[in-house]
Formats: sequence, C-alpha cells, structure tokens
Amino acid sequence: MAAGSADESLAGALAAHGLMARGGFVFDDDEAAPAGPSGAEATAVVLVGHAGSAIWPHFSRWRVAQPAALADPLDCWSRATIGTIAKRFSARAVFPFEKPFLPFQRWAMRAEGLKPSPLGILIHPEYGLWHAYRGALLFETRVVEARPQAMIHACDACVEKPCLFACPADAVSATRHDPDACLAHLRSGRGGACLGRGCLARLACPVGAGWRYDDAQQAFHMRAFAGAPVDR
Ligand code: B12
Repeated sequence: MAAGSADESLAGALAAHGLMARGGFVFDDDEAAPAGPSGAEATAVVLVGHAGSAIWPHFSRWRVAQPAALADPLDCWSRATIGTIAKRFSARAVFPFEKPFLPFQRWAMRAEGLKPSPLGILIHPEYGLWHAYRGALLFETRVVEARPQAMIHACDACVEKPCLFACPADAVSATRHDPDACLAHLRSGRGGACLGRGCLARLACPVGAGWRYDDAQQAFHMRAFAGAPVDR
C-alpha cells in the first residue's frame, strides 16, 4: 500500500464506492512494467478491489440508471469509477478484463502474499474466497511500501477440504481446476443450484464465511460466467 496523506485520500476515494486498495508494489528495475499515465513505464502498481459485498449497493444504484441492455455492466462500472479516481490521483487505470490480460493474480500474490486455492481463486486469510480485483492503478512517481510476503495460506491448514467434494461437475480437485467441466454443467440445464446460489465449491469453503457475497451478487457472477442473461 502506498504511504502518506495522499494514501489516506485514495483510501477514502475508493471506499466511497465500496472499493479498497489491495496492496501494491514497486516494479523491479529490470522488469518490463506496463505504461503509466504519461506512456512511460510505470514505477508502481496499487491493486483495487473489494472484499465481500461492499461494492454491491454502489454498483446496483449506478446500474438502475443505465440502459437495461448494457453489456458487461460491472466492467463498465469499474471503468467509470476507477477511471475517475485514477485521473484524480495521476495514475493510469487498468482492468482485469482487458485483453491482453494483465497478470492480476500474480500481482496480487506479490502485493499481499496470497496463494491460489484449488478453485484457482486466490484465498485470503480473512476474506477467504470472497474478494476480487476490479482494477489497478499504475503510478510513475508514487512510492509503495514493500509488503510482507508471508501470509497464512488457509488451504494448507484446512484438513477436510470441503471444496474438493462440493462441485456437482467434479471441476475442482486438489491438482487442477477444470473450468470447462464447470461451464458444461452450468449450461446443461442441471446447473440451477450453482446459477441460483453461487459456486457450490466456493460456498463450501469455511474460510471467511462472514464475507460471502450476498445472493444477488453470487447469482450475477455465476450467470455472467456462464454467459446467461443477468438480472438487474
Ligand atoms: C481468463 C480468466 C478466467 C477463465 C480461466 C481460464 C484459465 N484456465 O486460465 C475462466 C473464464 C474459466 C474464469 C473463471 C472464473 N474466474 Co477468472 N479470470 C480470468 C482472467 C480474466 C484472466 C486470467 C489470465 O489469463 N491472466 C493472465 C495471466 C498472465 O495472469 P496471472 O495472474 O499470472 O494468471 C493466473 C491465473 O490465470 C490463474 N489461473 C489459472 N487457471 C485459472 C482458472 C481459474 C478459474 C481462475 C480463477 C484462475 C486461474 O493462474 C495464473 C498464475 O497465477 C482473470 C483476470 C486477470 N487479468 O488475471 C480473472 C480472475 C482470475 N478470475 C476471477 C474469478 C473470481 C473467477 C470466477 C470465480 C468468476 C465467478 N464466477 O465468480 C470464475 C471461476 C468459476 C468456476 N467455478 O470455474 C478473479 C479471481 C479473484 C481472486 N480472488 O483470485 C480474477 C482475478 C478476476 C477478478 N476480477 O478479480 N476466469
């Protein structure tokens, strides 16, 4: 996380939308960094994301004012919200959904010391699987403090590993996650439970259960992932 009073106002600007800085780091001198706001290589990156359903009321309020047929509404909201904040803080905003994909998960591992769960999603010791990245701010001048890399990896301490037994499509195993099997199940007509309640393997994880997304948010993400129409 960046230091100083500008940092506090960045935290405030993000919190006004249910977002927060999810750590950051300075790119190594010999590393090819993405471009910053001027087009020169960025010096540092701060990840922007959320834990739990903090963004949902903000996004939902914004969405009712948008055309009903707006495609990829959460991505549009992220662009509008984080893009505006980036300008205010002389940063360049980049997004996890932009192609070619930027390595958001690798950045997050570096910034916060997180590791992947068997689902492919990074697990956080407090938020469990209930967090995500909506963008990142690339700075050319900003100094970001180094973060300790040794976070507790909750999956290592989990003995029963209920996530491995909860997926009706057998898409989750200790060694690989099979998104194609997940998608085939969701689109088969038998995936009603997953589409309605959210990913059953994710829900089976006992870590950070208090941060679980609310029902509307879970259904939105699963339907968006499956390419099904999303309710307003
Ligand atoms: C492509 C993609 C997918 C593909 C995965 C294909 C594949 N095998 O790689 C599909 C469409 C299957 C997918 C699904 C989901 N994804 Co996805 N996905 C991405 C995306 C856009 C790009 C990944 C990438 O290629 N990066 C480029 C490489 C160079 O970056 P990297 O950091 O080194 O890449 C790491 C990931 O690719 C990861 N990985 C490899 N295989 C898989 C498979 C899955 C399912 C995931 C999640 C990650 C993952 O390992 C790499 C090494 O660390 C990222 C955003 C991003 N820009 O990273 C989100 C992202 C990884 N996805 C995310 C999420 C939440 C999901 C879903 C849970 C969405 C949902 N429904 O809610 C589902 C999983 C549902 C399920 N049960 O299967 C989050 C993870 C957040 C976290 N806490 O870690 C990300 C970061 C997006 C975000 N906005 O935060 N995803």
